[in-house]
Amino acid sequence: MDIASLTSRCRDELEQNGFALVEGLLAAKELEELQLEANTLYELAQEGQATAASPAASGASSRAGPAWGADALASCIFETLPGHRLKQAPALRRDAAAYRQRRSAWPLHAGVWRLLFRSRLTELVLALLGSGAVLLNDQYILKPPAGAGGSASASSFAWHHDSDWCRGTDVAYQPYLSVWCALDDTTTANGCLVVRPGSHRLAAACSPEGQQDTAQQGVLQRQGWQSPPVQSTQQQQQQQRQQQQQQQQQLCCSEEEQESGAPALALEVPAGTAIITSDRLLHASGANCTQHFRRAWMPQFSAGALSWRGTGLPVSLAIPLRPSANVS
Ligand SMILES: O=C(O)CCC(=O)C(=O)O
Repeated sequence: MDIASLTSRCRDELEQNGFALVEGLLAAKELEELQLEANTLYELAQEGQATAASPAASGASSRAGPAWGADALASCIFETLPGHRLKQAPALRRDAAAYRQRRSAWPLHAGVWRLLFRSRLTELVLALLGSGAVLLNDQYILKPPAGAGGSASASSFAWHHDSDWCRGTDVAYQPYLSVWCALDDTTTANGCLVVRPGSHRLAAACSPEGQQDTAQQGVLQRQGWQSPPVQSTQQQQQQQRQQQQQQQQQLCCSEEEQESGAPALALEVPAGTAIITSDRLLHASGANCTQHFRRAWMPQFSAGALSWRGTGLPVSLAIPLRPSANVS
């Protein structure tokens, strides 16, 4: 299907349902490259966790902290440039050339940079969001096989809208899309994405009024995004435990059903499929109960930079998709 027809179909589905399904968006070579990158990040996180736990971990590199480690393994979220690394090199948040260099260097793959910025996916995102579109976040969601590290509850995601975190914060909101790509065939057994079609129409708009609640802060911290420091480690741990306890219950939460007025729909899709979701779509996913990995790649793109009003700093990334675009 040509880009114009694909865009038109996706736009209609996004408007109607809050998500659009694009089977075969990833070519076989792209899929393979993403799978390789995902596997490497997972292995590095395991090494990072082991190194951090070892008594000999006192050198300069360990002081800087491993790029991927226990946090990624516990949350299943593997940002390709983790938040703490972006804090050390803030230019990477906006500077397309610096970002390209870092995003193409080991253990990351130049081919995935091309997929983000010079591919059919890029064209589709630009057509959907406009020429000011930026890469907001680039991450994998890697659910290990049951019993092979991490708990079942940690690999499930409670019902949420992706932009819940920004409600009540002082962020200059822009609508954004998550392009969730299956790197393995997904089923309810391995924790596929579950959505409530149409729920995006009922989600409250993000506004700076009110307080950011603890669940929203949790999402921000899980994703390692730049946020004003608010909670102690103890509070974070307590909150994490509460969230884990709630996760299984929330997957069949009738309150959420009432909110959307639509039944939950499990999206079992083959590897290579993209599920493009509005930041306002209510979605969740169950635990991986199989003996195999369930891997997904999930870049997020916004119509313009999402920045903190006070400092003007991007919340995460703000890398223009159009090489010549100026991002304010
Ligand atoms: O990959 C998944 O299972 C869910 C990920 C998700 O919902 C998210 O990161 O917002």
